[in-house]
Amino acid sequence: MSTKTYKERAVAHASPVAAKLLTLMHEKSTNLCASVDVRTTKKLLELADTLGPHICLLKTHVDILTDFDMEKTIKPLKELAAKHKFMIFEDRKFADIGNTVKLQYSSGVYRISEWSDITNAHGITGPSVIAGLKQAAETATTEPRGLLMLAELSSAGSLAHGDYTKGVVEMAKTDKDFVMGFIAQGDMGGRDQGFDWIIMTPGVNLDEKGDSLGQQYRSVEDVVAGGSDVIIVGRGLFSNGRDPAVEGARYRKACWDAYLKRIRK
Ligand code: 5BU
Repeated sequence: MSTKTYKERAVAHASPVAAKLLTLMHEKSTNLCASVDVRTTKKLLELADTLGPHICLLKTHVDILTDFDMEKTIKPLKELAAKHKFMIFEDRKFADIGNTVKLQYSSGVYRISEWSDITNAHGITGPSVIAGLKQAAETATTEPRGLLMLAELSSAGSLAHGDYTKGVVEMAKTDKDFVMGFIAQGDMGGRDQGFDWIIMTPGVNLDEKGDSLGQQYRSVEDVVAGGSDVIIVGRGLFSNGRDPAVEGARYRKACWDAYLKRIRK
């Protein structure tokens, strides 16, 4: 795993989105990503405003929203991102042939490539998924876009391990500019070959061990010590009556302290 600071890594990074995110993380002193899986635009924007000061990244699943609208959802969300200085990650998990993901990323109701700094994809269909998404990103916008490959998952019984994970890592090597890293539970190596991938890790909760549908939680300390650079927390921040302002500050501190401990080693 990397023991360099986010600032040091930002300067040398091959991916413009990774460099931007690492700089933001350093300047804002946060490596926390809030995952806001809520049903309404109102709730999404409320949480984005409350959690905004504590996070480097806001992760969405816009297909959960019952009232998605480019003007009423995305425009104010982008304004909040500018106000609080966080980036946006639509957790779309693309998994189809290149031509189809190109259309899914740029078209339909959500037009993800127009507004989301980062998205992600499964490697199951092969490297054309990367090429397809990249083409869509290049035609949709002049702003940089980043892709995370799904190398490992947090859910019980996931098939993404061993040779599958190794195959996804090989695939990521095909595009240094667009593929910025992985969704994974730990370090994916690559530094000896000049890849400084950003590892983002979901399945983190300070109070619970899992949910009733296969989610498995680990602690902040554990995932950061294992190589996670950006820690993704959802329900731990706002569900079951939790106060997002309190939990945002609490998780932010836990994540940043764990990072400081790692870079001191
Ligand atoms: P939670 O409320 O902290 O359990 O939410 C976790 C989020 O991360 C949720 O949006 C999932 O879709 C997402 N996730 C995950 O939990 N585990 C994985 O391996 C991947 C994504 Br990939």
